[in-house]
This record gives sequence, C-alpha cells and structure tokens, in this order.
Amino acid sequence: MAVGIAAVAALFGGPVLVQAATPAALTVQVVDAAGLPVRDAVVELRSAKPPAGPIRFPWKIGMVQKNRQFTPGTLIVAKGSTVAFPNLDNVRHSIYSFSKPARREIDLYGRDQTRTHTFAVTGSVKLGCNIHDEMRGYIRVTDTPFAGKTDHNGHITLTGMAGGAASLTVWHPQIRTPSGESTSAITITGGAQSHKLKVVLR
Ligand SMILES: [Cu+2]
Repeated sequence: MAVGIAAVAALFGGPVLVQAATPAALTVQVVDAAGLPVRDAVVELRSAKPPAGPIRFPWKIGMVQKNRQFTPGTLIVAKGSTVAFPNLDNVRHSIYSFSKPARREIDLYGRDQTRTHTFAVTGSVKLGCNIHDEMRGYIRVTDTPFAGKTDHNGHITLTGMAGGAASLTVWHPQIRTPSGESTSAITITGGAQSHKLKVVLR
C-alpha cells in the first residue's frame, strides 16, 4: 500500500490528495410509496455555486413522432433550447400544449417534416396531438446542468457538482403535487454518494 502511494506521488511529482481528486458523484434512486422504482423521473440538482456558461446535455435535443408516439417520452432541455419535432410517421401529427411554460399549438404536419419550438421558461410542458389522443410527450425545461432521467431501476447519477448545500428536485407527471415536483435539501459531500427519494404518485 505504502509503496503504491509512493509510486503515485513519484509519478505526479508530489504528494497526492486522493480525496480531493475524487469528483462528486450523486446517485439518486426515485421510488414510489411502495418502494418500487420510478422510471423517467427528472432529477435536478442546484447548488449554491452554480457553474457558469451554457448548459449542454449529452443527449439529442429533439423529440420525434414515430409509431404514433413522442420519443423520447420525456426530454430534458436547457432553458432557451430550440427543440426539433420531426414527424417520421406516414400520418400527419400536430402538437399542442396547455402548460404554462409553453402554451402553443403547432398545426398538422406530415412525414419527414419538422417543426421547432424554443422553450424560454423553466418548468414542465405536457404535449399532445390533436389527431391521436393517446400521444403524450413531456419536456422538462431546466436551468441546471445537473439534471437527468431515472432509468428502469429508478436510478440517475449526477456528477461534477460542487460540494456543500444543494437542493434536489424530482419531477414526474404522476407525482401527487400540483406542479408534479418536490424539492428537498441535500449536502454534497464530494466523492460517491447515494440518496433515495420517495415520491407519492397519483
Ligand atoms: Cu398524432
């Protein structure tokens, strides 16, 4: 062990502080009242020291209409993003929203056509199609780069945030609050950290 540390110190030309070099990684699991995982919940972390500069997410900022579905069904975008909605079906679709951050109607458009919309206000936007009543899409417009969707096990890992006090917001269309979200306080310790968030669904 001592040999290993000495070797690392020699490589980098000085003493190595292992703890300081470990980036913060927060794994959140979202579960319902019965303890079952909730997938496609949006988790957002806001710290006292938010990073400067534009927010860039690694996923595509677009939502396709394919097989009479919005895909992905839930899309996280940074505030101010322009989202493309290509129609890949043989049938025509429209898009409407009655949600406050984006009251909007996009008229019918057909195969291989695209419409775009710029989401300037943070919050959640529920999308529908006038022709196909069962079509539902959700856009979560956020102002933090530390955001992501839970997987089928209810997990999401956020990385690179500053240590200290922060707030954690979870949003899902079925969460039983008027806004569909709930916020709690958390302390980011640095290094790997996990946290369970229990939500009550409708
Ligand atoms: Cu449609």
